[in-house]
Amino acid sequence: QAIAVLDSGVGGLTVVKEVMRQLPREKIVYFGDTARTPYGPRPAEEVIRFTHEIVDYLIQYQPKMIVIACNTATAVALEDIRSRVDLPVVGVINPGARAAIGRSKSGVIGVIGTEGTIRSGAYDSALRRLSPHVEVVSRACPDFVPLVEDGNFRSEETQRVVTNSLSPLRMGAMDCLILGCTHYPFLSETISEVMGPDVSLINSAEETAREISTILQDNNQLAGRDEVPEHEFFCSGDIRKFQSIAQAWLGERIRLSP
Ligand code: DGN
Repeated sequence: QAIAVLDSGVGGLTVVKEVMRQLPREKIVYFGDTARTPYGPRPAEEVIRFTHEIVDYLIQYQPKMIVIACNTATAVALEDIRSRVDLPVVGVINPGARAAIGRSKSGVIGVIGTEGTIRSGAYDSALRRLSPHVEVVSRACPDFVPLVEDGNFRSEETQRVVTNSLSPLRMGAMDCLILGCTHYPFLSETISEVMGPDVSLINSAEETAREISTILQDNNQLAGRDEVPEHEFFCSGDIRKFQSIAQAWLGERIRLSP
């Protein structure tokens, strides 16, 4: 049985990469909604509807777990999906918040994400639940996802957009910045250059993969040791573009079905 992973596009591949690293025997079935990306500017009801559609599609593959590898969808649809499906459903916001609280010494944590994620206040609530006195500084970066979907990870344009978007955050005692969108790790070199060496970037993928591993262990559902998984990837938009980004990021050829 596979782990089903979904995102609005290629962003969830940052979570896939970490799952492959930590749980190399697990089969992954991935759906990236590249035809309808970005989700960030869309109203919550629409993101919830799209998430249902994708979950319904992935359920056909009889997965043992659903991973919503998209912050925007996690922020608005996680609880709803949990109440609908009879499987463990993992989001990316709590794991990211946990990692940041564990790392921050100053108690001032930055969060960047899509408009939808920032507007939802989901990170503020998750961080405050873990540590009531934490100071959260958030900022929506709507221009990042289109850069990533275009495979534009390292260019002058990327440098300019990232610098303009993040300059207002470079101040005060912030010592951690949560990459609150699964697309952002693709830009982490540039983000890190702009934020400087005193700010650690938190990529929730690592912590999310750990949570997946714990749930599978608790449910006695870890793949067998001799398993050689054949992952399957689907996307709703341009197949070639998805394939080239996925192969560059994951460092291996992928099987992509139309
Ligand atoms: N990767 C998604 C996220 O983590 O929020 C959203 C990207 C988007 O569709 N804007």
